[in-house]
Amino acid sequence: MTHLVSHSRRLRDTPFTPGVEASGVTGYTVYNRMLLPTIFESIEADYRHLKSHVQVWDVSVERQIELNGPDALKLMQKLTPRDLSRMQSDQCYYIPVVDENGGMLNDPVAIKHDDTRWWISIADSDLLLWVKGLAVGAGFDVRVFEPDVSPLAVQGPKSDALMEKVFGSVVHDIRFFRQKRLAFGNSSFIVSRSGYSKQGGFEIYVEGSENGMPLWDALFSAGKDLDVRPGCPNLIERVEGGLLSYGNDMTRDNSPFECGLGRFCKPAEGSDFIGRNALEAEAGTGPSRQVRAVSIAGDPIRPPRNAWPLIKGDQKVGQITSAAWSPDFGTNVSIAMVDKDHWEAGTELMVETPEGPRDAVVQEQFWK
Ligand code: THG
Repeated sequence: MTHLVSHSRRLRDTPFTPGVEASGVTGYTVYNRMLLPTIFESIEADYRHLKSHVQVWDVSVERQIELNGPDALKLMQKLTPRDLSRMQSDQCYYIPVVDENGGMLNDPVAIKHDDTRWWISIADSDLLLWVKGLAVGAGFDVRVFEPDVSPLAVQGPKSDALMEKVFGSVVHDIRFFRQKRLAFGNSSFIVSRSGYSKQGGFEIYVEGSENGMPLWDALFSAGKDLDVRPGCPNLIERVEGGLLSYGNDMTRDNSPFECGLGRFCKPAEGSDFIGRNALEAEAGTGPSRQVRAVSIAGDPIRPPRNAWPLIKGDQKVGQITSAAWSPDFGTNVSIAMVDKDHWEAGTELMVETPEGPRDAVVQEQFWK
């Protein structure tokens, strides 16, 4: 089923929308009240190209929250269980953000400029309101706002080759989840080695909307011989790789342990981050359910619009939250939340899809 999206000021364009539309986007979703492309040629054709070449993605929807002021670090460390005390100013950290019950509010990437200035690159929830509320409520000396910054991702095996042509060979020196500020024309942007795929690549944090299209055009003219194409986070590739999608694979109803993010929940001694008591209680017992890779038998399935129940006998033991047919692995791949008694690799389950029941098997790990 396809629908028209009605455009208005409330559904925000991005600095790259002119480029995206001129190059033939065919599907959009809405994320942080902004347009996020989902399909160019087809999800399968986009997938094949992403895994072979290089793509430029308009991921402006990864909005930034800037924390700026003397109490910025104190506020950051209130927001997340992850210990930020050893984070260097050229690092990016994937951080769970939880509420007072330990429920996931967002799973952003944090970018540290220095102790007094941070960006939080958010997934799809109104985290700005939570951060502003905390800052005001605690009386912290910090400004919290959304700056005019729009990430553009370069993803795929030829990402280094394309980025070198635009930013120079210095791009090869950027390590995974590190960043450098690199010149472009009369501006300079933070460039990190990161992105929402497992194919390798970079994210360019474009400051100033007016700089968006010049950078877009520079990447496409430099990348002609690399077969560069516009792309977007790809459903098949991200499920194969086990990249979680906030709102799909986790909500406020899930703890970071359930999401497999326990490795980011080792707080510094004495840290009083929000949700500490709830997470400490759960750390003792361990989660009662957790994210798993699950294969689904049979013909290519239509990706879920709602969670699909996972059944053992006559009991619901979990749910499938994202799924797609994988051409490379010749099976339907999925991300699921599975109860502890049934999460062991090899466990055979049944999934209730809208088109009938299918056999499903819990996997040892994601496909990558
Ligand atoms: N990049 C930036 N901002 C983002 C995303 C991004 N904001 C929204 C969304 N994506 C946030 N969610 C994620 C999920 C996974 C990762 C990053 C952001 C990710 N995970 C790696 C992995 O799982 O292999 C590495 C995590 C680690 O070990 O540190 O990259 O993509 N700017």
